[in-house]
This record gives sequence, C-alpha cells and structure tokens, in this order.
Amino acid sequence: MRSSSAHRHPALRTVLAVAVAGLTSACSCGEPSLPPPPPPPPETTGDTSIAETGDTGPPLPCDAPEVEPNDTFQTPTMLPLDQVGCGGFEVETDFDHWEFTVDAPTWVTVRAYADAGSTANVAVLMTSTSGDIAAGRDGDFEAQDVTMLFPALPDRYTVNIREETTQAGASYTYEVVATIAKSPVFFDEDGEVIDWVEESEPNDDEVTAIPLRDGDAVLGFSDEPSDADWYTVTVPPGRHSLSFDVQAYLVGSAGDYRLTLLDENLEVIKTNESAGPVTEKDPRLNYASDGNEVLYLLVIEEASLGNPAVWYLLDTRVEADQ
Ligand SMILES: [Ca+2]
Ligand SMILES: [Ca+2]
Ligand SMILES: [Ca+2]
Ligand SMILES: [Ca+2]
Repeated sequence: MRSSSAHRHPALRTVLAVAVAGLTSACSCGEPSLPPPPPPPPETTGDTSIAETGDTGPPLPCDAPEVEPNDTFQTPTMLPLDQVGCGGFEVETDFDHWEFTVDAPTWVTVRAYADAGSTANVAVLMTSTSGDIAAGRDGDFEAQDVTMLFPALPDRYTVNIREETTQAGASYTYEVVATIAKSPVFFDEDGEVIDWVEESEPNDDEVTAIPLRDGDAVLGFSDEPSDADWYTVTVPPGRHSLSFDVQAYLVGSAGDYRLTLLDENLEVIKTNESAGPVTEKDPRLNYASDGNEVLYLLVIEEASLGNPAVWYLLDTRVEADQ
C-alpha cells in the first residue's frame, strides 16, 4: 500500500543507473572518440505530446499528491478511489482535506498512515455532504495509522487529516487511500471466520430483544443517536459460561461500545465498557450462570454519535461447564 516509496526509489535508481551509464560511455579512455549514444526511441503512441510530458516531468510521489491550500472543506484535494494520495504537515496549523465520491452502495475502507520514514501520527475526521456520516478516529493506539470501514451510500465524502499532536516538519508525511471493500469479514480468536447476520431493528427494549444462542454473531448498527440494541439469551439448565465479544473500533468502526447484562427483572448484573482482550474500546463481557435463566444484553455506543460509520460485531458464546 505504501506505494509512494515504491514509486520513488525505483525511479531514483533508474536515474542513477542512467547517469552512471552516461559517465562510463563518456570516459572511454584510450578509445577513439565515439559518437554520443542515440536518443531513446520516441514512444509509438502517436500522441507525442503525452509521451514527452511523461518522459520529462519529475515522477509523482504518489497517484494523487495533495494540492495546498486544502485547509477547508471548500478546497479539498481530489482522491480517486483506489489511488494513493500523499501529503504532509509542513506547518503546525496544517489541516488537509481530501474528497472522494461513491457512486453505488458499498463498504468503503479509508486508510491514512505515516509513510516510510515519517514521524507523523495522523488523525482522521470523515464527513459526507448529506450529513449522514461524521466520524473520527485518532489512530490504532500505538500505531501511526488510521483505518475506517463503513457502509457508504452514494455521496461525496470528505476526509480531514491532521497531525494528532499538531507537530509539523519535513518528516511529517502521510498517505491516504479510499478503497471499495467487500462485505466485511471478521475472525474469532482462533482465526476462524465468523458467520454473522445483520441486526434487525427495532430492538430498542426487552420486548423486542433479539434472541441469541451459542455461536450467534450479529452485525449491529448504531446509526441513530442513542440507539439501544437489546438481545436476550435463555440459558439452559446447568452451569454455563457466557461471553459476549464486541469487535468494533479495532476493525474500523468509529464506535466506542458498552455492554450491560441484565437479569429477567431488568436488574443490572454487570457492565463492561472497556478491558476487552485487544483494545480499550471494544468490550468483552463474561458471565458464569447457574443455568435456567433468561438474560438480557444491552449494547450502547457511548458517544451516541448515531451515524452509519458506527457499528459492531457481537459474538456470543453460551457453553455448558464440563
Ligand atoms: Ca498538507
Ligand atoms: Ca493543508
Ligand atoms: Ca441498532
Ligand atoms: Ca436498536
């Protein structure tokens, strides 16, 4: 993905190789003077203007270099899908806006990352002209990159990129790319693909709670502000170990989720907003049941953002103790 360095270095090597070849032929010491080497044959495209421009211009650092000033929503740099854009933070107040267009409903992945040798730590805010999406991410914890995955409707999307710690300089460079994604694929801790179904709304109270059984996985959305998603589990007789595992922020959602487990009288048994196995933001809730009880699980997005970039995968285990 980091194609700017892949572009730059081979091109540089080519220039050096040509220069060295030129020196070698110039210093043909002791030999009769040779005629200069013939110029390279012209491109045979029939359109010499394009060939000349392509041959003489400096190589682009990436598919779509940023065009400053791009500090406002009115002056974005265009980012065609699947092409790599590149930019930098040369002054501390630099904000960079990029824009891409989606023509048909699809999942989209947006990645922004410090390119090779960069010390930048990027943060991303994404918006759409319709206002349906307004979601931000400040990186995957220690990593210098941000990945957002979301279901996009046809629209124009603006990606605002800034240096997370407002630092700037020649080494604060980054790349950004927006790609069409297939339906998302999730893996469990054993590396097995999780077989999921989409949540069915309304599920906003205990009466409409979605029943879950062992092995069920649901792809849920929090696309309305303060959306409450209720689920219910009927635990068979005998001791059982239950776990509810959320994958969201780690896999590209903008959501920060909290899980709450309630008994059949809607008394809270326990809640977990963090301390998941991998990230602070994606919770896992474990519960040891004596069996033969009805439980409810409430899934809430803590910031109540309410937009399509806020979603989660809920994976359920209800296993009889040995
Ligand atoms: Ca910039
Ligand atoms: Ca800028
Ligand atoms: Ca929902
Ligand atoms: Ca709901």
